[in-house]
Amino acid sequence: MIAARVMRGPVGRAVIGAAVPLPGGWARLASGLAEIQPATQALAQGVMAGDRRSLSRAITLIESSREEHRRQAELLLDAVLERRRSDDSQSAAAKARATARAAAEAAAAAASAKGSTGAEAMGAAAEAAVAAEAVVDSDLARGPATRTEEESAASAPAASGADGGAASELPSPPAGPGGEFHGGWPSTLRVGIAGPPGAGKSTLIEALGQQLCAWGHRVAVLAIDPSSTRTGGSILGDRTRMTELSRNRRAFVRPSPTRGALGGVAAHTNDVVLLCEAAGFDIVLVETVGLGQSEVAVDATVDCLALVLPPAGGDELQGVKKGIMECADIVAVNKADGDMARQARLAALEYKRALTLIPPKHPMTGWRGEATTVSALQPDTVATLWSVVTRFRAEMTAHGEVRRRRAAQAGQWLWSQLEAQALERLRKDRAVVTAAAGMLGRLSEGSISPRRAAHVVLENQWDTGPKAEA
Ligand SMILES: Nc1nc2c(ncn2[C@@H]2O[C@H](COP(=O)(O)OP(=O)(O)OP(=O)(O)O)[C@@H](O)[C@H]2O)c(=O)[nH]1
Ligand SMILES: [Mg+2]
Repeated sequence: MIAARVMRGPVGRAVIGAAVPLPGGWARLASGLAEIQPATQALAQGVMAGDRRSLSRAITLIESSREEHRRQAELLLDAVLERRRSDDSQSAAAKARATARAAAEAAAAAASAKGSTGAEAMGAAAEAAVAAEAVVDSDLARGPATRTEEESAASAPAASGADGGAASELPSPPAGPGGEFHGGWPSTLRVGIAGPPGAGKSTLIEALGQQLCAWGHRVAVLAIDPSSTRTGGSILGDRTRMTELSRNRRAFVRPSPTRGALGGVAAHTNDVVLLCEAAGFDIVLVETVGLGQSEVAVDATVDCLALVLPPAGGDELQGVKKGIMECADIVAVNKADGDMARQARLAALEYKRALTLIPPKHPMTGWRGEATTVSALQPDTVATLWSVVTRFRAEMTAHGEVRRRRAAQAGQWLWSQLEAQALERLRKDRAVVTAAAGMLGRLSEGSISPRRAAHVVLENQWDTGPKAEA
């Protein structure tokens, strides 16, 4: 049995479950699982209370490669997940209550409306049920029309607010489903903003983020820092480009080092997204640079992948590979302003045509990809782009695709974690290292292939199964 890992949440309940029984062969792992430290416990509570400084420090813990930090990071994530689960069930109960209430009201209204037909009454009931769902469901589609004066005031940039700055407390989240914790799954929206260097991703995020904050959202931006793949200075560059958003007290901007992770997407991005949501950010924007693997990898993290492309057509369009188009939910041709407006429109038309030629990414839904133009310098076009994102989200929600996709992504991340952790264990395993070193002579003689040698090393170190002959 793993030692009970229990911490008390703000309301005094246990937020980490009781001891988990392990199958016999795994018992030795138990010794490697630490108990949550008071500092981690405090961090988890700080994050869940929406404290920006705690969030910043928690992300640093998640990104740390030190063994003891990694154990604490796991416990921190457990605490956050436990809280999310509890809020989810509260949210589901509230939803059921509201739906039942709306249906009852609709039925009463139908009964009192003399002359209404049965079909009309049923239609009214169905409409009311949908309305109730909309009330209880997240207000992710919140746009300019729903902005309130109070929210506008709250979204005004704080005097100082880069993470860890003086304005470390977020404004308290609006009362909504799930009580005070507004960022619970799946009432959040994760959008990947991918595209080639210089396409205008950061500029667009800065403009979009400001608008979203003004509409009452809380926006976390994770800029996948490409410093490990390109020459330095990019953190400063991105931070500089998002100056306004970094200062906004409803926003949180955080570069994530990639440390050479495949595709340029930080290995921990998924965990960082979860933390941001736990801290009350209902929209998470993930910027990633590059064409190719990074889009595919970021697609395993977000609900919606927007590909931001420069206004180019013809030959340059050929450079945008089919595979990338296949994983884009939305293609946005940026810089559609001034001299480039016409070219951007033509490029968007070409992408639109290209999208009809590839298999749909979400065949169970009506979404067939969409190409549009945008200019980060023109707020109305940014708002239009966001309306495409929320339309996409609504279509996915209507088909249960958001939950299904997140579950599939969790499976993908599990395997990515398994690969990373298994490899690390192998590299640290003295017997494996010795056996591998023992193969070097035969390898250099050419009497065994590296492939066969790896097989032999693994099989001979494995606890069970047939032993391989060298
Ligand atoms: N005219 C015009 N210029 C833009 C627009 N968006 C971005 N730019 C300019 O394009 C250049 C690159 O913008 P960034 O936002 O840094 O591009 P990026 O895609 O984030 O670049 P990397 O992070 O380096 O990959 C900057 O000089 C911006 O001012 C736009 O909508 N219109
Ligand atoms: Mg950028």
